[in-house]
Amino acid sequence: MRRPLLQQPLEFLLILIIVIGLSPAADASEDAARADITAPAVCFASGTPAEVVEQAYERFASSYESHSLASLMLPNYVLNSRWTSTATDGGGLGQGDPTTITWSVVPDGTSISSGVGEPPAGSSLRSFLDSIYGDEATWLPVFQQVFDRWGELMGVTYVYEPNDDGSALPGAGGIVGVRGDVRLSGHPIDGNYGILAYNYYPNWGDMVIDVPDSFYTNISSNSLRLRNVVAHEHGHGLGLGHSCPLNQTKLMEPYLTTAFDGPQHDDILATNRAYGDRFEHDDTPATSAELGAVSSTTVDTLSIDDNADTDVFGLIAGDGAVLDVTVTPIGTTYLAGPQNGDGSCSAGTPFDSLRIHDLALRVLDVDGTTEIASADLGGLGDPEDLTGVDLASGAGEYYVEITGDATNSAQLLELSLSVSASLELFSDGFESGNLSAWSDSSL
Ligand SMILES: [Ca+2]
Ligand SMILES: [Ca+2]
Ligand SMILES: [Ca+2]
Ligand SMILES: [Ca+2]
Ligand SMILES: [Zn+2]
Repeated sequence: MRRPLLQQPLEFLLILIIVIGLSPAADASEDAARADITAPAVCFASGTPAEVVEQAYERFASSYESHSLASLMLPNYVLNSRWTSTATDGGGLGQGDPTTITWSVVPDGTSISSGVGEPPAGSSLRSFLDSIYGDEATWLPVFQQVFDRWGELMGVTYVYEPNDDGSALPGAGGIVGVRGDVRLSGHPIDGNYGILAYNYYPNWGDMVIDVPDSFYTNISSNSLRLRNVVAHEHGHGLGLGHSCPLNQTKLMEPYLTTAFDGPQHDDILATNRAYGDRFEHDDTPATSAELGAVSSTTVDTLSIDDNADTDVFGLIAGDGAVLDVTVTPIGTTYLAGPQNGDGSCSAGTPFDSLRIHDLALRVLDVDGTTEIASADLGGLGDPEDLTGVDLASGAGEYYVEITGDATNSAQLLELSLSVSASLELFSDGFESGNLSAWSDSSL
């Protein structure tokens, strides 16, 4: 059932230091693998005292023992626990596969079992949101914005499922026209602040918001509090665990912050690893991402997501066009580390997300196979560029191909290109360097 992602030492390192702590002994445990689904990740308001967090973790740990789970505190297999089956796509999904996820909001009264030790109680999310926003037409777009933003950053396409049959939560499973893959719900968890929400891992993905926590009544900055909670919780719903240290730079830190809006670099890198970039699968000219008749453009938030990914972009050029193109790895060195067993955050160690793949660049002719130009002089962390590439086959679709190296990890990158008319604009002889030709023509 689980993919053998951890066989590559670099992959292990990447998961270990980017996203979440791995329990060294846990990766062989089926019980621990099941923890992905049945043990939700819990998230706290900023400023929650450490002893409250520790008590909560102790409480969850005892409640999870009844499920024979190996560990609550280490939501392992961060990138293994991506969606393998959705209502729209069916099964067979794996690392780097683009995925369609539907989402719905459960009707009030939908049964929600105890996820983190709170009493089971029906959902009251809709009435709670109505009390803050007035009506569904006002609050639903807040959630839509969150999913739209995630969808801009990696290979998941989000579709709102207007139906939800109220099946007991969690884990009913998405069915098109019946209920979403990801179902949003809420009931009382621990009163104001402290725990804000919790979320189940794929393939469940369901969210339980603490209702009626007064944290959510502040809807300033376009409901940034609610949006960052939902974006963070759904990060778990995509398969991400918590990311440390606590320095308000990563959406998946265990404490909510409004220091930024939505997913940040580390979160984007992790989800590109899991779901590819938003143009997947664009591995061949036949399946290329179409840029159309561009003159100049930069396409950001791209990625090479493993050791086999190739990204191909098609561009339409006119007669006698010349292409300039640059691919630039995107990253930086930052502290990254696991969440500790008591819920506190580790200090982390430096991780360099700029130097993961040594990128290479090629331009292919209108036949999609003949190489016109290539660049691979730069090493790790370096851009590759080609200037003045003559698109000599005339008007048609040409292809820019980006590849990485044998590293089975994700590298974020961006592509810039411009297409201009050839310098050979005229045929009157004035462009010739031959003086006699010029002299002859002037006579
Ligand atoms: Ca709370
Ligand atoms: Ca890609
Ligand atoms: Ca690709
Ligand atoms: Ca290179
Ligand atoms: Zn969380």
